[in-house]
Amino acid sequence: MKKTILLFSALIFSLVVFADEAADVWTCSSAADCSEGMDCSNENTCAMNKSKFTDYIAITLGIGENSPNTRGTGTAKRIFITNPANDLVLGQVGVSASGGQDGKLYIIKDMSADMTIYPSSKISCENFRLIYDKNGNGNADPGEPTVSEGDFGNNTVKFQFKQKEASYPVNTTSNFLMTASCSASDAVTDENSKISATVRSTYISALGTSGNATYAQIQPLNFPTYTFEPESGYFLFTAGKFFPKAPGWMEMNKTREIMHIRAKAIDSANEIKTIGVVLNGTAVSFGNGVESIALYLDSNNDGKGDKLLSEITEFPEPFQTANLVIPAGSLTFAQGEEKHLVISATLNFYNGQTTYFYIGKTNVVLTTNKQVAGPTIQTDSFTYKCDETDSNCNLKPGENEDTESSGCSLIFVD
Ligand SMILES: [Ca+2]
Ligand SMILES: [Ca+2]
Repeated sequence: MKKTILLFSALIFSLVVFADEAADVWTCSSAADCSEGMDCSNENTCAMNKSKFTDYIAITLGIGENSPNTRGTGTAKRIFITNPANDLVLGQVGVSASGGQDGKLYIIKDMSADMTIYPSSKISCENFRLIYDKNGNGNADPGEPTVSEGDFGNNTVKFQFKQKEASYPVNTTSNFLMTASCSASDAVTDENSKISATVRSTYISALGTSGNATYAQIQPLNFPTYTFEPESGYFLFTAGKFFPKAPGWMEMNKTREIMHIRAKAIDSANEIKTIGVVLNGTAVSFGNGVESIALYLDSNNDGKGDKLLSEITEFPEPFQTANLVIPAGSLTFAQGEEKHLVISATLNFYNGQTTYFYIGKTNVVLTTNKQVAGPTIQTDSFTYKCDETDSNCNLKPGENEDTESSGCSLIFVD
């Protein structure tokens, strides 16, 4: 009997959201004015129905799996855009919520992000929106709602969720896209502008029926930096959309793409003559760990090479730089033309070898001299580090053999 009463009371009582924060009360005339699972109470406020909402909730924020590719490390970690850039996806935030039974809901009240906009005297962003990326693919698709129009001030954008778009399922990750339209007031003449968003662990406010969520401590989520393309005086040579991540050691030793590049002749026709790829690592060189390197044209911009332009398959001695020489006439650009390139390498690392690959400004040689915007383009570290007892672990040559030679000593004979 007692159980029945408890169950009954749970069904008829629901919790008014923000009851003690008058300004935030969500008013309604029927449940249709409220978010999924909420009732419209006698006081005409939206209230969580206890049978549909979790009581407690724990939130962990992360960079969404389909957030814009950060494109390597260091200064490579930026994405060039043209002015103006409308509906720019600043980042995909993954909100992982755990608590309660599967199928229950929780409420997100708001989320915020810090914005870096440099130089703020010339660049402005507006029309901030937060879009529920229901299928998590990183794009705003038809039917995916704008859950908030952001309120921007003091380098912070605050997204207050609409009262009809505040309910989300527990025990899963819900993804949200932060978007904005950004523009530069004057012609862009350098490659130094920056637009980026950062989200921290406390930058979300969510709740279940027993009150506020708990929030896991996380490192700040740094979303990609966007930079406006210079409008003249430059040749653009930058990381492309499909810039690869470094593989784990099990996937390392094969022929694989190591860079995806977007190149563009901005204000005059041009041609690339040579691209130098440089290594910076431990015990790795071209000829030792990196067995060959090749440059391809990626005609359809899908991250996969289509036409071989240049390759080096033999290194008579170990090199740190491989200069890929491109036959005259095979990588030409009309004014304003854009092409995509793929650099692939055959890797054969042993335990302990690690390197990253980069292309600096001086490693791109053009027929018509221009400043090169974009470099340094730099990969993640390709690190081959395995458990030596694992039979798949490629050991340093000599280390997997009997040490029969170690007993030898040099004897000098007069
Ligand atoms: Ca989507
Ligand atoms: Ca392709």
